[in-house]
Amino acid sequence: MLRRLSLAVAGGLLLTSAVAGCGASDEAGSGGNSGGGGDDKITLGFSQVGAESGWRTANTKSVQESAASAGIDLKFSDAQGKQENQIKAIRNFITQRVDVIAFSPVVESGWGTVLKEAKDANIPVILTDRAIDDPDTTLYKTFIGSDFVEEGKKAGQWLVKEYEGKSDPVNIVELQGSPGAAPANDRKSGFAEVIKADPKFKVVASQTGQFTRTDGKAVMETFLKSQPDIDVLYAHNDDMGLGAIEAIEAAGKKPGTDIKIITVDAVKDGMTALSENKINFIVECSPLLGPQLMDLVKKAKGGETIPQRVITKETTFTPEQAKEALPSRQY
Ligand code: GYE
Repeated sequence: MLRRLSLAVAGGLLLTSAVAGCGASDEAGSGGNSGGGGDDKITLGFSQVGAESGWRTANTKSVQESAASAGIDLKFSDAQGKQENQIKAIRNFITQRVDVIAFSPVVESGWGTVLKEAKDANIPVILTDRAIDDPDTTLYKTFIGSDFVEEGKKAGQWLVKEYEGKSDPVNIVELQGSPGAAPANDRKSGFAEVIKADPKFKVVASQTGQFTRTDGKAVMETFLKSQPDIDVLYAHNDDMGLGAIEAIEAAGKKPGTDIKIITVDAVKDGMTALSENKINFIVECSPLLGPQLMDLVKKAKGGETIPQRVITKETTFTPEQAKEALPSRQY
């Protein structure tokens, strides 16, 4: 849906220095300096999805720390997983006349009206982490984040290789991310596209686990009851996979051996489980978007042309690679 070209940003850029301190965080509705205030500080209104996962917590920290070190006045608002809260926060940012609005959309659809309001108010909008499905790309300046379809494909490619030369059916259960979110839609479709090439792969159950450990565990419990023969679990993020591991162990099975597990994100807890062979493969999705985002905010405020799409560079991990990467892992 979104144009897919442009700049692949070197991983090194993601590692630019981050300064500790959290004075930059503020509530969307709490008034404060407007963008047109006396000083030259850029004001950024940022609406976050919530705090559903380890990825999200690391992303919030990255945004807050990078705003502080870039000297940007951050008005941070937590949508608690609800699109209506995000729409409210964006409207508040418009009323406050912030310089730039960035947000990580809870779901893909339903943004046309509020983004048109931002456009009419001449406030540039940056999509962070997640895409929207509106065909009008003039509603935002750029979209910075991962290619989730590609992530799903990488998960599928690992599986195809793992079962190469075998002909027995492979029964897969899938824990999807929150319904309607770009990473849930795209990780599902990318994976499906790759595995459909071989009919031995069968997704026997697929349900949302809301990107959380609690739901990942609960849904895996139901899968274990309803599916007598599960070979593989594909979870759209580490947290759901970690919850599922608890359910698998409680059912007397060995995660990573009796049931092979693939997840996405590569946060520390996921990488630890991978290094212990409880997970078999993780597709990385970097949450450290803060430094690049602040750079784009400054450019958007300065009226500079910026690429329509900035894709985060990322890799994949096997247990061996996880052991190597863990000591220097930032999140
Ligand atoms: O993978 C998941 C989180 O949008 C990429 O959201 C993000 C996803 C991430 O809750 O853990």
